[in-house]
Amino acid sequence: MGGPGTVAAIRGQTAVVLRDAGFGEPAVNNLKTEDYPDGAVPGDRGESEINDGAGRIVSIGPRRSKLVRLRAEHGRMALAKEHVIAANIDVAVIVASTTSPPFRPRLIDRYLVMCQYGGVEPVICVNKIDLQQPDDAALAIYTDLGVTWIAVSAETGEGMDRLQALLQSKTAVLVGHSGVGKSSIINALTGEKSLQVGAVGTDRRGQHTTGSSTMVEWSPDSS
Ligand SMILES: Nc1nc2c(ncn2[C@@H]2O[C@H](COP(=O)(O)OP(=O)(O)OP(=O)(O)O)[C@@H](O)[C@H]2O)c(=O)[nH]1
Ligand SMILES: [Mg+2]
Repeated sequence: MGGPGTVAAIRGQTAVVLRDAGFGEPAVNNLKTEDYPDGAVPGDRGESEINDGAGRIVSIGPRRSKLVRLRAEHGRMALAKEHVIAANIDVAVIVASTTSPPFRPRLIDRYLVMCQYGGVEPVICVNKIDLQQPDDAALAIYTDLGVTWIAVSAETGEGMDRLQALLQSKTAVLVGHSGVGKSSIINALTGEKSLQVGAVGTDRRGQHTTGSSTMVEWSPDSS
């Protein structure tokens, strides 16, 4: 057995692959290759096979885009190594919140650089507008840069139709500080409560509720 598929999640040394053929193969060994020394990441296209009950990824296809964090080596950014978070993405939804946690443009700017570097289209999504309106003056610079930004509330659903339209038929990844509402937005989009949502503490920091990335397939018709 074997065949092409898309890597949906990585758990330690194991990859969860969504096979194109649509039948089960929940977890296979991740592969480290010369081209991809850190192995497959969510969004990678690859071939996997099962022999004697043990599954493994046997090849990883070329990446048409990637979201990359640069990790300093020996404390030096000049020697930084690429750490790929996700591959073959069309859109990165950079999620921020108007409040709780407070709006922090610095991380947005870092993600914009990552998008430019990896060939991913950025969309800024300012969440929690039911609690506080977005700071239009602070966001005007992104309009000037030609970056789309939208304001939403995962809680009330306001603005979510606009986000849904932007993501139609796209492979997207949601990034942003802990507690801004990434899991809540995915649950609101898919109409499911599949991802755990964590309260923001009294210090208004998130709790890093979601520990790893998972690809979720959804169609607006099913929500
Ligand atoms: N009022 C309000 N609260 C929201 C909204 N979206 C999310 N929250 C709340 O914010 C808290 C954090 O939401 P999560 O969806 O867990 O945030 P996350 O970005 O996935 O956080 P991590 O997984 O830790 O990175 C939860 O208490 C949510 O109920 C919103 O639009 N309005
Ligand atoms: Mg989460």
